[in-house]
Amino acid sequence: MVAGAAAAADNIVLRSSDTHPDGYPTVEAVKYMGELLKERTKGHLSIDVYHSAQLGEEKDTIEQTQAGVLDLNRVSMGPFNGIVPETAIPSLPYIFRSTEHMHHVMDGPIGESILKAFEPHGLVGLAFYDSGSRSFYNRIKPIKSIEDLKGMKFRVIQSDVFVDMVNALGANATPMPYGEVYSALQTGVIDGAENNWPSFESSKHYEVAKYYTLDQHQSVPEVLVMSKIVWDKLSDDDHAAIRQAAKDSVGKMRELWEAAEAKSKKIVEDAGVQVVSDIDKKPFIDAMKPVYEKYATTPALKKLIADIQATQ
Ligand code: GTR
Repeated sequence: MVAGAAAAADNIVLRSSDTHPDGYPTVEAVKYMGELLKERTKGHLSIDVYHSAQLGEEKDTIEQTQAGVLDLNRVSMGPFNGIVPETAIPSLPYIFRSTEHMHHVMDGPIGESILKAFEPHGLVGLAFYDSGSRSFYNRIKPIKSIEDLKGMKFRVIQSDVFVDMVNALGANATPMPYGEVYSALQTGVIDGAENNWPSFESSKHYEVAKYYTLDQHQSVPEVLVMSKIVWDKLSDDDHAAIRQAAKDSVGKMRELWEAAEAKSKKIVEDAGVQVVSDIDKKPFIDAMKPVYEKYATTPALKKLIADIQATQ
């Protein structure tokens, strides 16, 4: 921590939060970034990753990061949707045509502009990580078409984009912190949730939700942010080292991600989860028109959608 007593010492250990367990690609990527930093700054800067939501759920840790209590935070872009309007756009369903398309957008000037958009909100955007694509899973039945979703109750990330997406599909959205989903599934408070393979597996939700449908409605990038209050206490050299190490951790994360997706898919399939993979996505895509309209609130955000769609 930079705050308090540690600020006086020359060696600074940055505290970073992650909701995922140890070994998850995002956790490992930030650890790797910490190793690079430590080596390159000769021990002056390093990172301690607090995994498994030890420091709290994402919404709370975002507030702690803005307040300078937490130094670094790896979070989905979803919980930022109501704070940084630009993050709502890459969170829109079916905005990315493929992983390659998402990489081209987030690695280029558009991604750079979204990272900058965090600053007025007390955060410094450092890097985006992969998160595959999110799909619905539930404990009731195999979902084979959009009609099957009608009236079902799904947990979503605490973001209006997610709520509107689920409601536009004819289902009912229940926003709640990630850590509460397992018991909500178990007790029947919700019928299902939605996530990528590694989260579905590592959260153990597959133990209580045996149906997974590959509708792949969103590819919401993960983001690594730093507290602006903490950032402003560091030198230009520190800033450069942090930015570079964050960038250099992206490739490592992508390697880990690919392996994690395959491994998690196998674990849940071996556990008897029924996967529906041949689903017609067109009705899902068509149902998203009002959601796009709702979030294209300014000419700049409209342009952001168009620029993403025009990126090859
Ligand atoms: C995961 C993401 C987490 C968290 C989680 C959720 O895909 O990596 O940061 O946002 O989804 O659904 O809450």
